[in-house]
Amino acid sequence: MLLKNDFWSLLCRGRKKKIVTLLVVLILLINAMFYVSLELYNTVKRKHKEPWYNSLHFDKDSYVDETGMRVIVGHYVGGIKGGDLPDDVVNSNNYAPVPGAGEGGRPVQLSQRELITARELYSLHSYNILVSDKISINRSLPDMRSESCRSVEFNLDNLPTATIIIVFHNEAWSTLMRTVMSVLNRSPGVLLKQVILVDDASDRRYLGEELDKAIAKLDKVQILRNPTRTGLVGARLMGAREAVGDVLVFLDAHCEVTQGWLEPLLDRAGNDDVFICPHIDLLSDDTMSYTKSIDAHWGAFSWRLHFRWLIPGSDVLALKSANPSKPYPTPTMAGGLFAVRKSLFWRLGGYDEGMLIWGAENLELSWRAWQCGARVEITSCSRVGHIFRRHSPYKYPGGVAKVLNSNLARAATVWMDEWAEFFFKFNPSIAAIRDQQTVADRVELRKNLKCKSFKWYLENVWPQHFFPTDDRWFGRIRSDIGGCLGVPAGTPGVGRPASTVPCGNDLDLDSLVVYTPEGRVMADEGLCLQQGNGRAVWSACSDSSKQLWVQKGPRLKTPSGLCLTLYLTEKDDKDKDGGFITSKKCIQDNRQIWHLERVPWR
Ligand code: LR7
Ligand code: MN
Repeated sequence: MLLKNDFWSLLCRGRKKKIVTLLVVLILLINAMFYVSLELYNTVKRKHKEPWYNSLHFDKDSYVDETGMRVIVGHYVGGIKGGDLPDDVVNSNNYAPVPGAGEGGRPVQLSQRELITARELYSLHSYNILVSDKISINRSLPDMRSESCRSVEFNLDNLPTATIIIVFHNEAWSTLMRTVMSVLNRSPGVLLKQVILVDDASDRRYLGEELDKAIAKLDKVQILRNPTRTGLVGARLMGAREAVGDVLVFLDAHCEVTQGWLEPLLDRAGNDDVFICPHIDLLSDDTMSYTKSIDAHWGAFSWRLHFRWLIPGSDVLALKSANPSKPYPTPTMAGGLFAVRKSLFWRLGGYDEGMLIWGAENLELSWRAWQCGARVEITSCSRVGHIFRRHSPYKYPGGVAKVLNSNLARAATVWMDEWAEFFFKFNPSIAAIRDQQTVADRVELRKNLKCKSFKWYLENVWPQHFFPTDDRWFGRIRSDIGGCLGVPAGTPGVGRPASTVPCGNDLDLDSLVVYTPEGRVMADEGLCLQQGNGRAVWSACSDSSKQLWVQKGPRLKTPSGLCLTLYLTEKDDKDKDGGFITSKKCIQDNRQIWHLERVPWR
């Protein structure tokens, strides 16, 4: 028998002994380091639980979906509390670039102390102004274009010229100037006719004379001042009226354009009746890092007419993979970043000047473009970063809801035909102000341009849409044991396990679904009921056969003949929501019985 001591003495003779001692010390050290890191991690985690940290990072109105695309959920309804920042803080320009900060589009990290200040100042712009002020207005950025985009060559002599229009209201000095400088630094001189800044009645001191002086030093840049605040539509129109370039290129005032951004836009805008948008990358509102947004996205909208990024239909995906440098169609544009031939812009009616401050003009312009014979497209070869904000930092005279609802009412009334009735029916507060809108001139415009119907638009531009139609059933699918199929309100639904929601009333969109002739159960936001692993989930609508539920009597069956079944646990409230939905072998069981209650959608 080998004793413990013998074992050690055998092993640890002479030099070997030293090695083993060293090893033991090393192991102890590693252990200690592990504990220290664990402590550190916990401290950081605790810090992240503090409310201010959350206000900087996440909130219920925004999320990054499973593909990594920042999705803005809902409209901006009011900013976060502004606090009482002293006048000099609000009105001073604290741009103080730190060499190297943010170069290459890298994130800027702040010290603990700075983070506290950053948090206090956050409400000023709804992004991290302390970080922005540390980054040079001439910073370098990564080139996010694909290989195929980089290899496209443009003959600059054949491209139309551009007027860049940047409207702003109380923008930060550093983000505004970085937008301007990125344009000046990365646009070929022969193509860039002018850069027009339009100040939409800002009241920040640093945007007055100080800005005038800075702009005066820049070749080709000019500034117009809107005497009263009209909102972005009025301001953009003011800029467009002064434009001398062939193509108008609109940018928000907190963008950064990258290498080669302009040529693909001008090439496409010059050649066709198209509103062409760049691929919008993400500038972090927290660190100002430049990151790629997902490759395949296009713009659409929800039942409540909130703009949405979605995955394009399979035909567009196929087109994109066959030719990654080719522009592809999109049902709507986000609104802030696009290029269009000046003549086309005016021929199609510019903008609806009745739209005030912010919102809905992006949908209106997109519908008008498509319905009146033009197109809306995205080119992945033009990459522009934009700071996505979670809240609107500025004031909405008259109140956010009123401003936004009026704009939406205008857009819906003029362009949506029967679907306007759908929109108004389920949004009674917007229906209430419907008649206050004077849109006769826009209706006239539609008539004069001989524009197509919204039905045509849905069928041809966005055939994957999830709106009710005359040949789609619309209503409530009520379980025999209580609750209705639906996506719980206020939560991003993609991939969430399906359960039931309270059945609500006839106007409650959360418990209403579209049921297509093929057997798809579609909720708002393009979510379809899909049999997942072990349970049904709400998933992005697709061609998948896992999303088919064929009605057989009071049952909904999968293609393989299983029945949609609701299991309630004891704590689930039978009248309200909860439960577990999946497909199971069909048996005599009222958990498999579903009542389809039709609700007229218009
Ligand atoms: O009263 C105002 N006057 C202005 O001049 C209000 C705003 N503005 C300016 C503002 O300073 C900014 O430069 O208008 C521009 C757009 O305002 P944002 O940045 O608050 O808008 P957004 O980026 O949150 O929202 C998107 O939807 C808007 C709907 O009205 C506009 O179409 C924005 O241009 C549009 N932005 C983009 O498309 C960028 C991509 C992000 C997305 C989605
Ligand atoms: Mn913006």
